[in-house]
Amino acid sequence: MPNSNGRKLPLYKWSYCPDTCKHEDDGDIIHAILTHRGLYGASDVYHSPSLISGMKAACERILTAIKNSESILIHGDYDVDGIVGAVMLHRFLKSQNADSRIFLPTRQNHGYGLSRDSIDKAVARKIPLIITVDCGISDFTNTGYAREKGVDVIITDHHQVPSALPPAIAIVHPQVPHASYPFPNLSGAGVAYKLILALSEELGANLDERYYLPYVALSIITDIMPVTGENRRFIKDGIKALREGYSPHIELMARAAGYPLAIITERELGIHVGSRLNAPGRLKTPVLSAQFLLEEETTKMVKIADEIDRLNSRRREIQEGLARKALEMAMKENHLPIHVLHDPTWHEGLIGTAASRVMEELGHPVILITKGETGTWKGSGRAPEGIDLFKLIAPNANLLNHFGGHAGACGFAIDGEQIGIFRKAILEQFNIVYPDGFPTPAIEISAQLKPEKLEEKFVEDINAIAPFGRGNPEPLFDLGPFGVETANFVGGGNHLKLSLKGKNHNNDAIFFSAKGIALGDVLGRTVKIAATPKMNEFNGKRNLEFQIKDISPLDS
Ligand SMILES: [Mn+2]
Repeated sequence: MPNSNGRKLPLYKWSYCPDTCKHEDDGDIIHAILTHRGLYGASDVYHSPSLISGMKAACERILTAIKNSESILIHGDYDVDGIVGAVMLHRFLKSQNADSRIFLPTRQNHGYGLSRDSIDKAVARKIPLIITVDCGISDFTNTGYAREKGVDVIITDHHQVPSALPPAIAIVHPQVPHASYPFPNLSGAGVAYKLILALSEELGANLDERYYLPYVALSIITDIMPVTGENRRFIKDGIKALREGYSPHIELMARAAGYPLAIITERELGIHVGSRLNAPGRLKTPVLSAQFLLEEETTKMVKIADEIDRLNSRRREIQEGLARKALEMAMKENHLPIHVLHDPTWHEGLIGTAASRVMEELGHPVILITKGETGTWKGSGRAPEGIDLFKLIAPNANLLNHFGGHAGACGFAIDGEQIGIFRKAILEQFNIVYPDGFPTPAIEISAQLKPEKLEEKFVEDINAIAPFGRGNPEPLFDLGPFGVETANFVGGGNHLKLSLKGKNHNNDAIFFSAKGIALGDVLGRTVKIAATPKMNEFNGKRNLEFQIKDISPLDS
């Protein structure tokens, strides 16, 4: 990609947390961070599935279906959460001799959620029961349509609950009003897993949870659900079960990505295993990923894994080309604070991830629009921390056909002739919402540390705060001053590798997603860094390294 020189250091406003920064002793700092984040003494317990409203009704209907040998159609989604959730439920129902089958929609032809098409197929195959996984809560009309056709629908979902609930036989959702479920942030697969637990109890099945937990962990990470409460427990137990060999499929994907189980963390699980399992669904259909996860014969499993690997390389290639083209277009209008770009040839499964790449490079929100396979124009947008994309688009939603999203990401469909009007409206809206231009996003600094005094024990103790993710980021420390001795881009130019010289020691450091930062802004300069210290083992030698979030030059 061309160098945009778009990002000036420091990238963030450093905000020092008063609760944790006042401590100087290492042990006190970790304790203060845990307390500050509400994690100290937090029990991270699993809650009873029966606390989710609709669970009882759902179990009763499914048990009847099993008893009467009725066919059951599991309707999942095209992303990792919807795929693994459907696969888990299918595996369990099969183990209980149910006549279960999976339907996974394609992004291109079916779109997200319960479609008329999938209901018609169920009717044609005389399937009397559909169970949704990771979708359905907003499919009011189509659930009604299924009902008219004599098909019962059980909805299991975790998406935002609309004011009018669909007319389903049962709704299994941790946030459905009047629910007494204590943890609202389950993933779609997490909800499906709760249904499995409830069914298993009813059936007196001999369930080994360890076969399911790695999938739930993966779904939480790839769906970017908050890593708090029950989700922390799921990730910890899921990774433990994975390491103990309970999930040969995820293990194979992780190894293919270069991450043997001994070193894999939630981060790599999300990035590498997640993007592989997502690749078939992005390019065409998610069915291949489901086939892979359901294959039990090792040679066939390896064969499908290779195919997924090829698709993932192809996905990456197309995505790179798309992102490069979009970046060129965006740079021609770099004076604008937000980029709304369109090209009918872009791949509709990849505009979201490409938008995210361009955003990372320029630091601006980016919306990419393409003409989909069915002739409809579709858009996908991404915004950096500190910019609320939802606030920019929502007032103009009347120009769109479907629109959904939140502060950081959105998706919609639009008529071709409206694109120009939409682009103009979004630029105007940006000036209304951000009259002073770009707000600088903030990061929280947990403490100022003297790098020469950092001990291995402290670095190991940081793990007490893990697993990390949304709602529980890795703690950042203000470290310095350092002289930057070397600086090189690695990983295809995405990451910056630095060697830092401190008072009487040297440390290596890695700055992930550092694209757009000019080498001249760091090389040879005196800086302080916002970073997390890590112990890195290489050739049997343990080294203290820094994972950098931001750099602040001190000598300017
Ligand atoms: Mn989901």
